[in-house]
Formats: sequence, C-alpha cells, structure tokens
Amino acid sequence: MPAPRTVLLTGAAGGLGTLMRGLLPAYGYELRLLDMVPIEGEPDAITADLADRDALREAVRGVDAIIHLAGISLESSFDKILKANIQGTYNLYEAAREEGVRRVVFASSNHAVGFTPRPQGDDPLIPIDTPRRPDTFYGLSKSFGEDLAQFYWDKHGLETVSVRIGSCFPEPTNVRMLSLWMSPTDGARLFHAALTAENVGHTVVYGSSANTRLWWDLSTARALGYDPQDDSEQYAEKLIAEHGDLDPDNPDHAHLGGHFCTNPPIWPH
Ligand code: NAI
Ligand code: 15L
Repeated sequence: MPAPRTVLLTGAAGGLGTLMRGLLPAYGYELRLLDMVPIEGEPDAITADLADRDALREAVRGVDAIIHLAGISLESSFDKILKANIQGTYNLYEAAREEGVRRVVFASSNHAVGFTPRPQGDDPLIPIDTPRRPDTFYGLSKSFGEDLAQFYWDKHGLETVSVRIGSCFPEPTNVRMLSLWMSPTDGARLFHAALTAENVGHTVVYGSSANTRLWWDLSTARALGYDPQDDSEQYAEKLIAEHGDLDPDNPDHAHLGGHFCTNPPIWPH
C-alpha cells in the first residue's frame, strides 16, 4: 500500500483530535477534519454526525486512510452508545468500503479489556490476545469496533489497526495512568506507524508510552514500527504523594479499567 497522505480525522474537535491536529501534519499528512460540532479556527472542517451516511460518504471520498476517533468517549446509556459508537462506526466503515478507502486506524480503548486483572508484583504483562472483558457499555462498543474491523478485513480487505488506547492526555493525572499513559507525541508516533506499516490486515495494539510501570505488552505496536520515547515515571513521585499508591484492597485498583469496572451502569435514557 502506498504511504497514506490524505487522512480523514473523525472526532477532530475532541481532546485527542485536537492534540493530533497539532502533531500529525509534521509527518506530512494532509488532514481532513470531521466532527459533529464545529471546530474553532478550522473553517474547512466537516460538521457532520456519524449518523449521516451521505455526509460520511462524501467525507471519506478520496482519502488514503481514516483515523476514527469520533464517538462517546466515556460511559453512557446503551442507547446513546449504540447510536454514536456502534451504528456510527458501522456507518463509517460502510462509507469507507463504498469509496474504496484502504485503511482505518480505530481508537479502541483499554476498556474493551477493562475487567482484566491488573498485573501485580511479578505477574506477566497483559498480552494482546487476552480475552476481551469490556467494563462498560462504552467498552462493549470498542469490543464491537474491533470485531467490525476484523470483519471488514476478512470480508472486504479493508485494513485496520485497532489501538487500545490507555490514557492519552498531556500529562498523567492519577496513579493508574502511570501504567497506561500515552504521551501525545507518542500517540502521534503510534498513529503514524499504524498508517504506514505494510500489510496490517487487522492488527490490535495497545497504545501507551514506554512507561516503567507498564501493565501491557507493546510488542504488536512495536512490530508496526512504533518506538515510544516517553515514560510517565517523571510524574510518579508527585502523583503518589497526592493520591497514594495503588492499593491491592481497593476494588477501583483491581482491574485494568480502574473505576470504570466499579461505577454503576448508566441506565436509559
Ligand atoms: P472526546 O470526547 O474529547 O472527543 C470525541 C469527539 O467525538 C468529540 O469532539 C465529539 O464531538 C465527537 N463525536 C461524538 N459523537 C459523535 C458523532 N455521533 N458524530 C460525530 N462526532 C462525534 O474524546 P477523546 O479523549 O478525544 O477520545 C477520542 C477517541 O479515542 C474516542 O473514540 C475515545 O473513545 C478514544 N479513546 C481515548 C482515550 C484517551 O485517553 N483520550 C483512551 C481510550 C480511547
Ligand atoms: C478511555 O477510553 C476514555 O476515552 C478516556 O477519557 C480515559 O478515561 C481513558 O479511557 C482511561 O481509561 O484513562
């Protein structure tokens, strides 16, 4: 596959989208932006909902690849998740298939495997083929997105890299994030690797920096050419002083998904 140049960035108004708008052009990409809300200072951005199939078809026309970030990014009611994340992601893949787009980078999440016990002591790192154990309706939608990606590869030859993102923010803000943090610059490195690696089929990777306290195995990400440069350890002393270290008796600290596992579901509507 020739290296993609024109990339549709969905969810471009959001936190991660805003960070990537700043970082990805340095890799030579020309970004086409899409979000359901207008983006300040970006008059050419497409304002469209993932429910609008005609708008999606037009938005993907002529792009080399898609980075799909749009959707509800936290727990919500099943009905809302169904519309934005499940139906919306299907709509985008259908538009991509119809327009012959060759590759998607899908923002999956640690919450697709959130009920996986977090490693403690000498436990091994969580492998990429650990069974999916969603911790929320939100995590379920990411699990669906990974299956959708596999299906579009097997059935239609549309490639995807599903990135189970840990926590991508300018800085880690709690002790759990010392293990899951992906610095924005490492995030851009990983998206670049996911866009340019050859023959990815459907590849699932964990998305984080090279953290000293890492919980999961980055080898499938590294196999794409990802070479993370950051480590959350520089924030450890401050965060542990503020919040205390992880407590083996605290149910919020028992699993990869943290408090997403213990918070009650949000019922309709
Ligand atoms: P965010 O909530 O800041 O941004 C999401 C964007 O999607 C918003 O701008 C929103 O307007 C847009 N959006 C929502 N529903 C839409 C719809 N129906 N049609 C069109 N646009 C819609 O979330 P954030 O943090 O930027 O995350 C981006 C993606 O990465 C999300 O899919 C999230 O689930 C995923 N992710 C993010 C992580 C992080 O640490 N930031 C961790 C794991 C996954
Ligand atoms: C996610 O999937 C969310 O989108 C993000 O806002 C964070 O909560 C992140 O996971 C996390 O687990 O820290």
